[in-house]
Amino acid sequence: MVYIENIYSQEVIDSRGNPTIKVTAVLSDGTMESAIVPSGASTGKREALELRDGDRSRYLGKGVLKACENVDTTISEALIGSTPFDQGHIDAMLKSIDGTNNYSNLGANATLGVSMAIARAAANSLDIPLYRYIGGSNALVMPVPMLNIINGGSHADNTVDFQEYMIVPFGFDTFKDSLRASAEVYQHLKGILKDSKHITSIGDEGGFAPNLKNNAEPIEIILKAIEKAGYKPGEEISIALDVASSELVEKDGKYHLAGEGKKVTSYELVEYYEKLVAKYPIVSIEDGLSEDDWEGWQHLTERLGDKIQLVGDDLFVTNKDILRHGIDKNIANAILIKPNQIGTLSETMQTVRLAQRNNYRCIMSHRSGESEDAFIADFAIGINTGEIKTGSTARSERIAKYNRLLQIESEVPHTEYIGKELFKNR
Ligand code: 2PG
Ligand code: MG
Repeated sequence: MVYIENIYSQEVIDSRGNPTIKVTAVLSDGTMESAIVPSGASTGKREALELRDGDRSRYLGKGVLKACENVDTTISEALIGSTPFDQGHIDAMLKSIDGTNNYSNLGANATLGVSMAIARAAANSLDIPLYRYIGGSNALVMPVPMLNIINGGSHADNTVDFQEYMIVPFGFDTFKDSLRASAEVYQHLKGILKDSKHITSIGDEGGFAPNLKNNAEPIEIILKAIEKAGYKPGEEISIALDVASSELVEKDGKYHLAGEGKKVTSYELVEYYEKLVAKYPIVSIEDGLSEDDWEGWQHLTERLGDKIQLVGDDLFVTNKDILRHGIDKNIANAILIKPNQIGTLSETMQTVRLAQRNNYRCIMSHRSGESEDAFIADFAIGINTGEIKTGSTARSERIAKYNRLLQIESEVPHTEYIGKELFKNR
C-alpha cells in the first residue's frame, strides 16, 4: 500500500516577485511531486485567508514562512501515513486540523499547496496524467479560453478602470486553432497600439496597459485587432470583461470610474453595460457589480442574464454556501473558479458540482500573481469547467497553462472544443 511519506514546503516567488508557497509531497513508492500556489491582487473579501508573515523586514511583510511552518509541522504530522488516493479524506483532514471556516489558522495557501501536491503525486504514482486522475475517462472537454489582452484596474498603472478586456475565441473547432487566432490578435493589437503611439508595456496578466480615454476604447481597439488578424468579431471571436467592480466602490456606495471622471450608481452602471452589450459583441461580464451589491446584482441579472454570461468572482469566491445564496436569489449565471479562494481541491470541486447542477457556467481561473505551475489546465479538463481564464498569450506563467492544454489536446484523441455551443448566440 502506497502512503504519504513526507510533505514539506519552500518559500518561492511568484510572477510579481512576491513570495508564495511551494509544497512537495513524497510517497512511499518514491514518487515526489510539487505544486506552487498563486496569489490575487483584487481579492474578494470573503476569500479564504492567505497567510502572510507581516514581518516588514522580509519581503515587505509578505513572507510566507508561517504558512511553510504549518505545512512542515502540523499538516505533515497529521497526513504522513495516509493514503494519497483519497483526496476527499486528505482535504477533510486539512479542514478539521485548521478548525475554522476560512483557513485562518493554517492559511489557505498552505492547505491548497498540500492538496495540489498530493493530487499530483497520486496521479504520478498511478502513472496517469493529472487530468485523467481527477476526471477519469470523462475528462475530454477542452476549455474555451478567455484571454485578457488589455489590462487595467489594479493590474496595471494606467487610466483604464475595468480590470480585464478579454477575447473569447469561441468559433473554432479545436483549442489549438482558438489559441493561434488569439495569439495573432494579440500581435495585431500590439501593432495597432504602436501605430497610434500608445505604450505597449504589459500588465500583470500579460495584456497591454495603454492609457486610453474611456472604458469603451479598449473594446474598439480589440475589435480592430480581431479584424486585422482576419477574424470575424462576434462570429469567431467575441469580447469578455472583468470589471472587478468591488475595487471601484467608494464609501457612499457609488462606483468611481476615475478614468472617465464619473461616479455612478449600480443602476446607472447596469445601463452602461446594456449599452455596451447592445453595441459590441460582448459575451461575458465578470464582477459587473460589487461583492456587497446583491440588490444591484439582481437587477443586472434581470437585465442581461438571458443575453450574456454574468460571472461572479469576488461575489462568490468559489464558496458553495455563497453560491447557494446566489442561486436562490437568481444572481449571475456563471462562477469563476479559483481554488485558492476556498483552500482545497475537494471544496473547489463541490462548488463546481453545485454550479453545474444549477446550470451555472464555470470558468477555471488563474490569479494575477502566478507561477510556472500549470495545475489549473489539468484541473479545468478534469472537472469539465468548459472555460478557462489564464491571461494573454504573453508571460511564461500564463502560457504555461495554454501550452499544457495544447499538449493534452494533442495527446488525447476525441477531445471536444465546445466554444460554438457555449457562445453561438452572439
Ligand atoms: C480576477 C483575477 C484574475 P486577481 O479578478 O479575476 O484575473 O485577479 O487574481 O488579482 O484577483
Ligand atoms: Mg475577477
